[in-house]
Amino acid sequence: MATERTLSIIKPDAVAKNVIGEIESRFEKAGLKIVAAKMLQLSQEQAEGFYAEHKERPFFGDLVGFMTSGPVVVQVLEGENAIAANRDLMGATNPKEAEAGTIRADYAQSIDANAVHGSDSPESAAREIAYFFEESEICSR
Ligand code: RTP
Ligand code: MG
Repeated sequence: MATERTLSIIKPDAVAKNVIGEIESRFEKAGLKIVAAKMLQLSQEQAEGFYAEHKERPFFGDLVGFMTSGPVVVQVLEGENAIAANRDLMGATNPKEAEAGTIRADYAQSIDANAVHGSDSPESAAREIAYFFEESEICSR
């Protein structure tokens, strides 16, 4: 297994619930390191560009509306198999289908307000990390 980086977002619902620390703690306990992080309010353009792969999907408008509804934490997680490890910690997209003990099972309300984002492949991770961070802003350790 190789050391990987993945892009994680703590979405507006989880920030509003004040569970940033609890979510970060799960990443750290699983051995993932937070090597870059910032809080920001996404603009419409930023959210549309980030989720461009879903542009034609019927839920795109709701997704962009939700992602711009409040501040988010965008971050880079680094560790062994980080992309899949993060997706395992997150659980299924729909919290009703998420396995017990996953972040979405514990903190998400609905398929829209589902607490976290995580890159789904090495290609997405590279694009998504570069979307928010300069290489010089990432502190591997
Ligand atoms: P994310 O990209 O946010 O990490 O979520 P994901 O990979 O688990 O799911 P994805 O298929 O990439 O969808 C992105 C976000 O769009 C919303 N969605 N709604 N109503 C629907 O059928 C539907 N499908 C997806 C979700 O909020 C999902 O996180
Ligand atoms: Mg996705």
